[in-house]
Amino acid sequence: MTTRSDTTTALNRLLAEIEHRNPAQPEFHQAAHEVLETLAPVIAARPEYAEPGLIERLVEPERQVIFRVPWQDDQGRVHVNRGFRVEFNSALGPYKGGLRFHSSVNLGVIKFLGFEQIFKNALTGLGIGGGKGGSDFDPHGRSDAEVMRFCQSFMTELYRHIGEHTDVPAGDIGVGGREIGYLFGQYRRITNRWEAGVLTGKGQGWGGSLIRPEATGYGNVLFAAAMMRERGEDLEGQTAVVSGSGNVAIYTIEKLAALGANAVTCSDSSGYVVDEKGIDLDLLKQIKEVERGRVDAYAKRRGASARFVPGGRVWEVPADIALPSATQNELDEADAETLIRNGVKAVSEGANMPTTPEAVHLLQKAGVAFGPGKAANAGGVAVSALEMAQNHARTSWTAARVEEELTHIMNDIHTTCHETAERYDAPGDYVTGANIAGFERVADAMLAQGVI
Ligand code: NDP
Ligand code: 2IT
Repeated sequence: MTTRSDTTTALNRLLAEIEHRNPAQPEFHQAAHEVLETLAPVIAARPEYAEPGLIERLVEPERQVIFRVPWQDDQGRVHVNRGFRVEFNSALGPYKGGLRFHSSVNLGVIKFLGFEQIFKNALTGLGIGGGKGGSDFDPHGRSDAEVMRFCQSFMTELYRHIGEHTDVPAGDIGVGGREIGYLFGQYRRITNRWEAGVLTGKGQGWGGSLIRPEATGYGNVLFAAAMMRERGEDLEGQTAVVSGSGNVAIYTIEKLAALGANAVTCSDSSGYVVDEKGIDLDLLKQIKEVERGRVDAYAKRRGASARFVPGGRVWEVPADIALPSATQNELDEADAETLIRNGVKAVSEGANMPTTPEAVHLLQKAGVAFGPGKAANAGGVAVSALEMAQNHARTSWTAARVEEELTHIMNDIHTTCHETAERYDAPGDYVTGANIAGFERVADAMLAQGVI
Protein backbone atom coordinates (compact mmCIF):
# COMPACT_ATOMS: atom_id res chain seq x y z
CA MET A 1 0.00 0.00 0.00
CA THR A 2 1.20 3.50 -0.83
CA THR A 3 1.35 5.83 2.17
CA ARG A 4 1.15 9.59 2.09
CA SER A 5 4.81 9.88 3.09
CA ASP A 6 5.96 7.45 0.33
CA THR A 7 3.98 9.55 -2.11
CA THR A 8 5.45 12.81 -0.85
CA THR A 9 8.97 11.36 -1.20
CA ALA A 10 8.24 10.26 -4.78
CA LEU A 11 6.75 13.67 -5.67
CA ASN A 12 9.77 15.48 -4.19
CA ARG A 13 12.09 13.29 -6.28
CA LEU A 14 10.06 14.15 -9.37
CA LEU A 15 10.19 17.89 -8.56
CA ALA A 16 13.99 17.71 -8.35
CA GLU A 17 14.00 15.91 -11.71
CA ILE A 18 11.73 18.61 -13.22
CA GLU A 19 14.17 21.32 -12.11
CA HIS A 20 17.09 19.38 -13.52
CA ARG A 21 15.45 18.67 -16.90
CA ASN A 22 14.01 22.16 -17.36
CA PRO A 23 16.85 24.49 -16.35
CA ALA A 24 16.35 28.25 -16.09
CA GLN A 25 12.54 28.00 -16.00
CA PRO A 26 11.79 29.30 -12.47
CA GLU A 27 8.12 30.13 -13.17
CA PHE A 28 7.49 26.60 -14.46
CA HIS A 29 9.24 25.11 -11.42
CA GLN A 30 7.08 27.30 -9.16
CA ALA A 31 3.84 26.20 -10.86
CA ALA A 32 4.87 22.52 -10.76
CA HIS A 33 5.74 22.75 -7.05
CA GLU A 34 2.47 24.48 -6.25
CA VAL A 35 0.42 21.70 -7.87
CA LEU A 36 2.47 18.60 -7.03
CA GLU A 37 2.91 19.58 -3.38
CA THR A 38 -0.85 19.29 -2.86
CA LEU A 39 -1.39 15.95 -4.63
CA ALA A 40 0.01 13.48 -2.06
CA PRO A 41 -3.37 12.87 -0.32
CA VAL A 42 -5.22 12.02 -3.55
CA ILE A 43 -2.43 9.81 -4.88
CA ALA A 44 -2.23 7.96 -1.58
CA ALA A 45 -6.03 7.53 -1.49
CA ARG A 46 -6.35 6.37 -5.12
CA PRO A 47 -3.51 3.98 -5.96
CA GLU A 48 -4.21 4.08 -9.71
CA TYR A 49 -2.76 7.62 -9.71
CA ALA A 50 0.56 6.29 -8.44
CA GLU A 51 0.91 4.39 -11.72
CA PRO A 52 4.47 4.92 -12.94
CA GLY A 53 4.58 7.56 -15.59
CA LEU A 54 1.26 9.32 -14.97
CA ILE A 55 2.61 12.43 -13.21
CA GLU A 56 5.77 12.31 -15.36
CA ARG A 57 3.57 12.56 -18.46
CA LEU A 58 1.47 15.32 -16.89
CA VAL A 59 4.49 17.61 -16.36
CA GLU A 60 5.91 17.07 -19.88
CA PRO A 61 4.14 19.07 -22.64
CA GLU A 62 2.78 16.97 -25.49
CA ARG A 63 4.35 19.40 -27.96
CA GLN A 64 6.39 22.64 -27.80
CA VAL A 65 6.75 24.88 -30.82
CA ILE A 66 9.28 27.74 -30.96
CA PHE A 67 9.56 29.89 -34.05
CA ARG A 68 11.09 33.05 -35.51
CA VAL A 69 8.81 36.07 -35.97
CA PRO A 70 10.43 38.68 -38.24
CA TRP A 71 8.57 41.95 -38.87
CA GLN A 72 9.21 45.49 -40.07
CA ASP A 73 8.51 48.63 -38.03
CA ASP A 74 7.12 51.84 -39.53
CA GLN A 75 10.64 53.01 -40.40
CA GLY A 76 11.34 49.82 -42.32
CA ARG A 77 13.69 48.36 -39.69
CA VAL A 78 13.55 44.61 -39.26
CA HIS A 79 12.91 43.14 -35.80
CA VAL A 80 13.16 39.47 -34.88
CA ASN A 81 11.01 38.17 -32.04
CA ARG A 82 10.49 34.65 -30.77
CA GLY A 83 7.11 32.91 -30.95
CA PHE A 84 5.94 30.04 -28.73
CA ARG A 85 3.05 27.62 -28.52
CA VAL A 86 3.16 24.95 -25.84
CA GLU A 87 0.51 22.26 -26.36
CA PHE A 88 0.54 20.81 -22.88
CA ASN A 89 -2.28 18.32 -22.50
CA SER A 90 -5.18 17.29 -24.76
CA ALA A 91 -6.71 14.47 -22.69
CA LEU A 92 -9.94 16.45 -22.13
CA GLY A 93 -10.24 18.32 -25.43
CA PRO A 94 -8.39 20.50 -27.92
CA TYR A 95 -5.52 22.53 -26.45
CA LYS A 96 -6.98 25.82 -25.21
CA GLY A 97 -5.30 28.87 -23.77
CA GLY A 98 -4.23 32.41 -24.48
CA LEU A 99 -1.38 34.13 -26.27
CA ARG A 100 0.77 36.59 -24.29
CA PHE A 101 2.77 39.37 -25.97
CA HIS A 102 5.15 40.84 -23.38
CA SER A 103 8.88 41.45 -23.23
CA SER A 104 9.22 39.00 -20.31
CA VAL A 105 7.87 36.02 -22.30
CA ASN A 106 10.17 33.00 -22.61
CA LEU A 107 9.65 29.24 -22.74
CA GLY A 108 9.52 28.86 -18.94
CA VAL A 109 6.80 31.51 -18.62
CA ILE A 110 4.70 29.91 -21.36
CA LYS A 111 5.16 26.48 -19.75
CA PHE A 112 4.01 27.74 -16.35
CA LEU A 113 0.93 29.28 -17.95
CA GLY A 114 0.22 26.15 -20.03
CA PHE A 115 0.59 23.89 -17.00
CA GLU A 116 -1.83 25.99 -14.93
CA GLN A 117 -4.22 26.04 -17.86
CA ILE A 118 -4.58 22.22 -17.84
CA PHE A 119 -6.16 22.20 -14.37
CA LYS A 120 -8.08 25.45 -14.84
CA ASN A 121 -9.69 24.17 -18.02
CA ALA A 122 -10.51 20.84 -16.35
CA LEU A 123 -12.29 22.74 -13.55
CA THR A 124 -14.63 24.41 -16.07
CA GLY A 125 -15.98 20.98 -17.02
CA LEU A 126 -16.26 22.13 -20.65
CA GLY A 127 -14.01 19.64 -22.47
CA ILE A 128 -10.91 21.71 -23.17
CA GLY A 129 -7.23 20.70 -22.90
CA GLY A 130 -4.42 23.01 -21.81
CA GLY A 131 -2.04 25.12 -23.88
CA LYS A 132 -0.48 28.57 -24.00
CA GLY A 133 1.59 30.66 -26.37
CA GLY A 134 2.94 34.07 -27.08
CA SER A 135 5.97 36.11 -27.91
CA ASP A 136 8.55 38.42 -26.36
CA PHE A 137 7.16 41.16 -28.64
CA ASP A 138 6.36 44.34 -26.68
CA PRO A 139 3.29 46.12 -28.10
CA HIS A 140 3.75 49.24 -25.91
CA GLY A 141 4.24 52.29 -28.10
CA ARG A 142 3.80 50.36 -31.36
CA SER A 143 1.45 51.71 -34.03
CA ASP A 144 -1.60 49.74 -35.17
CA ALA A 145 0.20 49.01 -38.45
CA GLU A 146 3.22 47.59 -36.59
CA VAL A 147 1.01 45.43 -34.38
CA MET A 148 -0.82 44.20 -37.50
CA ARG A 149 2.40 43.26 -39.29
CA PHE A 150 3.67 41.49 -36.19
CA CYS A 151 0.40 39.53 -35.79
CA GLN A 152 0.45 38.56 -39.46
CA SER A 153 4.02 37.29 -39.23
CA PHE A 154 3.24 35.41 -35.99
CA MET A 155 0.21 33.70 -37.56
CA THR A 156 2.13 32.85 -40.74
CA GLU A 157 3.89 30.18 -38.67
CA LEU A 158 1.29 29.50 -35.96
CA TYR A 159 -1.51 28.61 -38.41
CA ARG A 160 -0.04 25.18 -39.18
CA HIS A 161 -0.27 24.12 -35.51
CA ILE A 162 -3.79 25.29 -34.61
CA GLY A 163 -7.38 24.52 -35.64
CA GLU A 164 -10.89 24.42 -34.19
CA HIS A 165 -10.47 20.76 -33.17
CA THR A 166 -6.72 20.93 -32.50
CA ASP A 167 -5.63 24.03 -30.60
CA VAL A 168 -7.64 27.19 -29.98
CA PRO A 169 -5.70 30.28 -28.83
CA ALA A 170 -7.19 33.46 -27.31
CA GLY A 171 -5.89 36.61 -25.61
CA ASP A 172 -3.77 37.20 -22.52
CA ILE A 173 -1.40 40.06 -21.56
CA GLY A 174 -0.83 42.29 -24.60
CA VAL A 175 -3.35 40.38 -26.74
CA GLY A 176 -6.89 41.77 -26.84
CA GLY A 177 -9.60 42.29 -29.44
CA ARG A 178 -7.34 44.22 -31.84
CA GLU A 179 -4.69 41.49 -31.96
CA ILE A 180 -7.23 38.64 -32.21
CA GLY A 181 -8.72 40.47 -35.22
CA TYR A 182 -5.37 40.68 -37.05
CA LEU A 183 -4.51 37.08 -36.14
CA PHE A 184 -7.89 35.79 -37.35
CA GLY A 185 -7.63 37.75 -40.60
CA GLN A 186 -4.26 36.21 -41.42
CA TYR A 187 -5.41 32.69 -40.47
CA ARG A 188 -8.43 33.04 -42.78
CA ARG A 189 -6.28 34.35 -45.59
CA ILE A 190 -3.67 31.59 -45.38
CA THR A 191 -6.08 28.69 -44.94
CA ASN A 192 -8.93 30.00 -47.11
CA ARG A 193 -11.36 28.76 -44.45
CA TRP A 194 -13.99 30.54 -42.37
CA GLU A 195 -13.10 28.62 -39.23
CA ALA A 196 -14.60 30.74 -36.48
CA GLY A 197 -13.75 28.29 -33.70
CA VAL A 198 -9.97 28.52 -34.26
CA LEU A 199 -9.59 31.59 -32.02
CA THR A 200 -11.71 33.03 -29.21
CA GLY A 201 -12.12 36.59 -28.05
CA LYS A 202 -13.24 37.59 -31.54
CA GLY A 203 -15.22 40.77 -32.23
CA GLN A 204 -18.97 41.13 -32.15
CA GLY A 205 -20.46 40.41 -35.55
CA TRP A 206 -17.76 37.98 -36.71
CA GLY A 207 -18.03 35.12 -34.27
CA GLY A 208 -17.22 36.67 -30.92
CA SER A 209 -19.28 35.88 -27.85
CA LEU A 210 -21.00 38.56 -25.84
CA ILE A 211 -19.49 38.82 -22.33
CA ARG A 212 -16.12 37.24 -23.36
CA PRO A 213 -14.27 40.54 -22.79
CA GLU A 214 -15.89 40.84 -19.36
CA ALA A 215 -15.71 37.16 -18.41
CA THR A 216 -12.41 36.87 -16.51
CA GLY A 217 -12.99 39.90 -14.31
CA TYR A 218 -16.68 39.19 -13.78
CA GLY A 219 -15.89 35.54 -13.01
CA ASN A 220 -13.24 36.43 -10.46
CA VAL A 221 -15.64 38.72 -8.61
CA LEU A 222 -18.28 35.96 -8.64
CA PHE A 223 -15.69 33.58 -7.18
CA ALA A 224 -14.76 36.14 -4.49
CA ALA A 225 -18.45 36.60 -3.70
CA ALA A 226 -18.84 32.83 -3.29
CA MET A 227 -15.86 32.71 -0.90
CA MET A 228 -17.35 35.59 1.10
CA ARG A 229 -20.75 33.82 1.25
CA GLU A 230 -18.97 30.81 2.72
CA ARG A 231 -17.81 33.14 5.54
CA GLY A 232 -21.35 34.47 6.01
CA GLU A 233 -20.66 37.79 4.27
CA ASP A 234 -21.23 39.42 0.90
CA LEU A 235 -19.49 42.06 -1.22
CA GLU A 236 -21.91 44.89 -0.46
CA GLY A 237 -20.05 47.83 1.08
CA GLN A 238 -16.62 46.15 0.95
CA THR A 239 -13.54 48.09 -0.15
CA ALA A 240 -11.38 46.36 -2.76
CA VAL A 241 -7.83 46.79 -4.03
CA VAL A 242 -7.30 45.75 -7.64
CA SER A 243 -3.95 45.69 -9.44
CA GLY A 244 -3.51 46.07 -13.20
CA SER A 245 -5.57 48.21 -15.54
CA GLY A 246 -6.01 45.88 -18.49
CA ASN A 247 -8.80 43.56 -19.55
CA VAL A 248 -9.07 41.61 -16.30
CA ALA A 249 -8.71 44.59 -13.95
CA ILE A 250 -11.25 46.76 -15.77
CA TYR A 251 -14.05 44.19 -15.71
CA THR A 252 -13.19 43.20 -12.14
CA ILE A 253 -13.77 46.82 -11.10
CA GLU A 254 -17.01 46.91 -13.12
CA LYS A 255 -18.46 43.79 -11.48
CA LEU A 256 -17.38 44.88 -7.99
CA ALA A 257 -19.37 48.08 -8.47
CA ALA A 258 -22.38 46.10 -9.73
CA LEU A 259 -22.33 44.03 -6.52
CA GLY A 260 -22.04 47.07 -4.25
CA ALA A 261 -18.30 46.94 -3.52
CA ASN A 262 -15.89 49.81 -4.10
CA ALA A 263 -12.59 49.32 -5.95
CA VAL A 264 -10.23 52.12 -4.93
CA THR A 265 -7.08 51.23 -6.90
CA CYS A 266 -5.68 50.20 -10.27
CA SER A 267 -2.11 50.04 -11.57
CA ASP A 268 0.27 49.40 -14.43
CA SER A 269 4.01 48.83 -14.61
CA SER A 270 4.65 52.54 -13.88
CA GLY A 271 2.87 52.60 -10.49
CA TYR A 272 -0.62 52.76 -9.04
CA VAL A 273 -3.58 55.06 -8.61
CA VAL A 274 -5.65 55.30 -5.44
CA ASP A 275 -9.01 57.00 -5.70
CA GLU A 276 -10.90 57.58 -2.44
CA LYS A 277 -14.22 57.91 -4.27
CA GLY A 278 -13.71 54.63 -6.11
CA ILE A 279 -12.29 54.15 -9.60
CA ASP A 280 -14.25 56.01 -12.29
CA LEU A 281 -14.58 53.26 -14.86
CA ASP A 282 -15.55 55.45 -17.79
CA LEU A 283 -12.37 57.49 -17.35
CA LEU A 284 -10.20 54.38 -16.88
CA LYS A 285 -11.68 52.72 -19.99
CA GLN A 286 -11.12 55.91 -22.01
CA ILE A 287 -7.46 56.11 -20.97
CA LYS A 288 -6.64 52.40 -21.22
CA GLU A 289 -8.92 50.97 -23.93
CA VAL A 290 -9.26 53.99 -26.24
CA GLU A 291 -6.08 56.04 -25.76
CA ARG A 292 -3.83 53.12 -24.66
CA GLY A 293 -2.29 55.52 -22.09
CA ARG A 294 -0.72 55.13 -18.62
CA VAL A 295 -2.50 55.20 -15.25
CA ASP A 296 -0.92 58.50 -14.13
CA ALA A 297 -3.16 60.17 -16.74
CA TYR A 298 -6.13 58.91 -14.72
CA ALA A 299 -4.96 60.72 -11.56
CA LYS A 300 -4.26 63.91 -13.51
CA ARG A 301 -7.75 64.00 -15.05
CA ARG A 302 -9.80 62.69 -12.11
CA GLY A 303 -9.21 65.58 -9.72
CA ALA A 304 -8.75 65.75 -5.95
CA SER A 305 -9.98 62.26 -4.98
CA ALA A 306 -7.19 60.43 -6.85
CA ARG A 307 -3.41 60.35 -6.66
CA PHE A 308 -0.73 58.47 -8.57
CA VAL A 309 1.98 56.63 -6.61
CA PRO A 310 4.94 56.02 -8.93
CA GLY A 311 6.51 52.59 -8.58
CA GLY A 312 4.26 51.59 -5.64
CA ARG A 313 2.07 48.53 -5.14
CA VAL A 314 -1.66 48.68 -4.47
CA TRP A 315 -1.42 46.26 -1.53
CA GLU A 316 -0.41 49.08 0.84
CA VAL A 317 -3.92 50.58 0.51
CA PRO A 318 -6.20 49.20 3.29
CA ALA A 319 -9.02 47.00 1.95
CA ASP A 320 -11.42 44.14 2.76
CA ILE A 321 -10.63 42.19 -0.40
CA ALA A 322 -7.70 42.09 -2.82
CA LEU A 323 -7.89 41.03 -6.46
CA PRO A 324 -4.44 40.83 -8.11
CA SER A 325 -5.12 41.23 -11.85
CA ALA A 326 -1.80 42.15 -13.51
CA THR A 327 0.92 39.48 -13.62
CA GLN A 328 2.81 36.64 -11.88
CA ASN A 329 4.51 37.16 -8.50
CA GLU A 330 3.15 40.68 -8.00
CA LEU A 331 2.03 40.02 -4.39
CA ASP A 332 4.84 38.82 -2.13
CA GLU A 333 5.31 37.96 1.54
CA ALA A 334 5.73 41.60 2.64
CA ASP A 335 2.60 42.57 0.69
CA ALA A 336 0.67 39.71 2.33
CA GLU A 337 1.78 40.91 5.77
CA THR A 338 0.54 44.41 4.95
CA LEU A 339 -2.81 43.10 3.70
CA ILE A 340 -3.26 40.96 6.82
CA ARG A 341 -2.32 43.85 9.11
CA ASN A 342 -4.98 45.95 7.37
CA GLY A 343 -7.63 43.27 7.95
CA VAL A 344 -8.06 41.75 4.48
CA LYS A 345 -10.75 39.01 4.40
CA ALA A 346 -10.28 37.52 0.93
CA VAL A 347 -7.71 37.46 -1.87
CA SER A 348 -8.93 36.23 -5.25
CA GLU A 349 -6.48 35.84 -8.15
CA GLY A 350 -7.57 37.38 -11.46
CA ALA A 351 -4.03 37.05 -12.81
CA ASN A 352 -2.16 33.76 -13.19
CA MET A 353 0.08 32.96 -10.18
CA PRO A 354 0.23 36.59 -8.95
CA THR A 355 0.78 35.56 -5.32
CA THR A 356 4.16 34.08 -4.34
CA PRO A 357 4.08 30.71 -2.48
CA GLU A 358 5.30 32.36 0.74
CA ALA A 359 2.50 34.94 0.52
CA VAL A 360 -0.15 32.25 -0.12
CA HIS A 361 1.05 30.40 2.95
CA LEU A 362 0.89 33.53 5.14
CA LEU A 363 -2.60 34.46 3.94
CA GLN A 364 -3.97 30.97 4.51
CA LYS A 365 -2.36 30.77 7.95
CA ALA A 366 -4.01 34.08 8.87
CA GLY A 367 -7.44 32.68 7.90
CA VAL A 368 -7.83 34.84 4.78
CA ALA A 369 -10.00 33.19 2.10
CA PHE A 370 -7.60 32.61 -0.81
CA GLY A 371 -8.90 31.87 -4.33
CA PRO A 372 -6.13 30.52 -6.61
CA GLY A 373 -6.11 31.75 -10.20
CA LYS A 374 -6.79 28.38 -11.77
CA ALA A 375 -10.19 28.46 -10.08
CA ALA A 376 -10.90 32.16 -9.62
CA ASN A 377 -9.96 33.38 -13.11
CA ALA A 378 -11.40 30.40 -15.02
CA GLY A 379 -14.37 32.51 -16.17
CA GLY A 380 -12.40 33.82 -19.15
CA VAL A 381 -11.53 30.47 -20.63
CA ALA A 382 -14.97 29.14 -19.71
CA VAL A 383 -16.67 31.79 -21.84
CA SER A 384 -14.08 31.07 -24.55
CA ALA A 385 -15.40 27.49 -24.55
CA LEU A 386 -18.94 28.90 -24.78
CA GLU A 387 -17.76 30.99 -27.75
CA MET A 388 -16.51 27.78 -29.40
CA ALA A 389 -19.90 26.16 -28.74
CA GLN A 390 -21.71 29.10 -30.36
CA ASN A 391 -19.32 29.00 -33.33
CA HIS A 392 -19.87 25.26 -33.87
CA ALA A 393 -23.65 25.75 -33.74
CA ARG A 394 -23.42 28.86 -35.98
CA THR A 395 -25.43 30.87 -33.50
CA SER A 396 -24.96 33.57 -30.90
CA TRP A 397 -26.42 33.78 -27.45
CA THR A 398 -27.71 36.84 -25.62
CA ALA A 399 -25.51 38.55 -23.05
CA ALA A 400 -27.97 37.48 -20.35
CA ARG A 401 -27.65 33.83 -21.32
CA VAL A 402 -23.82 33.90 -21.37
CA GLU A 403 -23.69 35.67 -18.03
CA GLU A 404 -26.10 33.19 -16.51
CA GLU A 405 -23.89 30.31 -17.71
CA LEU A 406 -20.79 32.10 -16.37
CA THR A 407 -22.40 32.56 -12.95
CA HIS A 408 -23.39 28.91 -12.85
CA ILE A 409 -19.86 27.80 -13.86
CA MET A 410 -18.10 29.99 -11.28
CA ASN A 411 -20.39 28.84 -8.48
CA ASP A 412 -19.88 25.25 -9.57
CA ILE A 413 -16.06 25.67 -9.56
CA HIS A 414 -16.26 27.22 -6.09
CA THR A 415 -18.37 24.34 -4.77
CA THR A 416 -16.11 21.73 -6.39
CA CYS A 417 -12.96 23.27 -4.87
CA HIS A 418 -14.58 23.69 -1.48
CA GLU A 419 -15.96 20.15 -1.32
CA THR A 420 -12.76 18.58 -2.65
CA ALA A 421 -10.70 20.38 0.00
CA GLU A 422 -13.03 19.06 2.72
CA ARG A 423 -12.85 15.53 1.29
CA TYR A 424 -9.04 15.63 1.58
CA ASP A 425 -8.89 17.05 5.13
CA ALA A 426 -8.04 20.58 4.06
CA PRO A 427 -11.23 22.52 4.83
CA GLY A 428 -11.23 26.06 3.41
CA ASP A 429 -8.03 25.41 1.41
CA TYR A 430 -9.06 26.33 -2.15
CA VAL A 431 -5.52 25.72 -3.44
CA THR A 432 -5.63 22.06 -2.50
CA GLY A 433 -9.27 21.78 -3.62
CA ALA A 434 -8.61 23.29 -7.07
CA ASN A 435 -5.45 21.28 -7.69
CA ILE A 436 -6.93 17.94 -6.67
CA ALA A 437 -10.28 18.44 -8.42
CA GLY A 438 -8.57 19.55 -11.66
CA PHE A 439 -6.01 16.76 -11.41
CA GLU A 440 -8.63 14.02 -10.89
CA ARG A 441 -10.44 14.97 -14.11
CA VAL A 442 -7.28 15.07 -16.23
CA ALA A 443 -5.70 12.01 -14.63
CA ASP A 444 -8.84 9.88 -15.11
CA ALA A 445 -8.92 10.78 -18.81
CA MET A 446 -5.20 10.09 -19.23
CA LEU A 447 -5.47 6.68 -17.54
CA ALA A 448 -8.46 5.72 -19.70
CA GLN A 449 -6.64 6.73 -22.89
CA GLY A 450 -3.47 4.71 -22.27
CA VAL A 451 0.20 5.58 -22.42
CA ILE A 452 0.41 8.27 -25.09
P1 NDP B 1 -3.71 43.18 -20.28
O1 NDP B 1 -2.57 43.20 -21.22
O2 NDP B 1 -5.04 43.63 -20.73
O3 NDP B 1 -3.33 44.02 -18.97
C1 NDP B 1 -2.21 43.68 -18.21
C2 NDP B 1 -2.08 44.69 -17.08
O4 NDP B 1 -1.11 44.21 -16.16
C3 NDP B 1 -1.61 46.05 -17.54
O5 NDP B 1 -2.12 47.03 -16.67
C4 NDP B 1 -0.10 45.93 -17.42
O6 NDP B 1 0.58 47.16 -17.27
C5 NDP B 1 0.01 45.11 -16.15
N1 NDP B 1 1.26 44.33 -16.19
C6 NDP B 1 1.57 43.34 -17.05
N2 NDP B 1 2.80 42.88 -16.83
C7 NDP B 1 3.27 43.59 -15.79
C8 NDP B 1 4.47 43.58 -15.08
N3 NDP B 1 5.45 42.71 -15.40
N4 NDP B 1 4.60 44.43 -14.05
C9 NDP B 1 3.62 45.31 -13.73
N5 NDP B 1 2.43 45.37 -14.37
C10 NDP B 1 2.27 44.52 -15.37
O7 NDP B 1 -3.76 41.67 -19.74
P2 NDP B 1 -4.98 40.91 -19.02
O8 NDP B 1 -5.76 41.85 -18.18
O9 NDP B 1 -5.67 40.10 -20.03
O10 NDP B 1 -4.19 39.88 -18.09
C11 NDP B 1 -3.86 40.17 -16.72
C12 NDP B 1 -3.59 38.88 -15.98
O11 NDP B 1 -4.75 38.05 -16.02
C13 NDP B 1 -2.46 38.00 -16.55
O12 NDP B 1 -1.82 37.33 -15.49
C14 NDP B 1 -3.22 36.99 -17.40
O13 NDP B 1 -2.48 35.80 -17.57
C15 NDP B 1 -4.44 36.76 -16.53
N6 NDP B 1 -5.61 36.21 -17.17
C16 NDP B 1 -6.14 36.79 -18.29
C17 NDP B 1 -7.29 36.27 -18.86
C18 NDP B 1 -7.96 36.91 -20.02
O14 NDP B 1 -9.01 36.42 -20.43
N7 NDP B 1 -7.44 38.00 -20.59
C19 NDP B 1 -7.90 35.04 -18.35
C20 NDP B 1 -7.30 34.54 -17.14
C21 NDP B 1 -6.19 35.11 -16.61
P3 NDP B 1 1.54 47.70 -18.43
O15 NDP B 1 0.62 48.12 -19.54
O16 NDP B 1 2.31 48.81 -17.82
O17 NDP B 1 2.42 46.55 -18.85
O1 2IT C 1 -5.19 32.51 -18.66
C1 2IT C 1 -6.26 32.34 -19.28
O2 2IT C 1 -7.10 31.54 -18.89
C2 2IT C 1 -6.51 33.13 -20.49
N1 2IT C 1 -5.68 33.97 -20.84
C3 2IT C 1 -7.75 32.89 -21.31
C4 2IT C 1 -7.56 31.70 -22.20
C5 2IT C 1 -8.67 31.47 -23.20
O3 2IT C 1 -8.47 30.54 -24.02
O4 2IT C 1 -9.69 32.15 -23.20
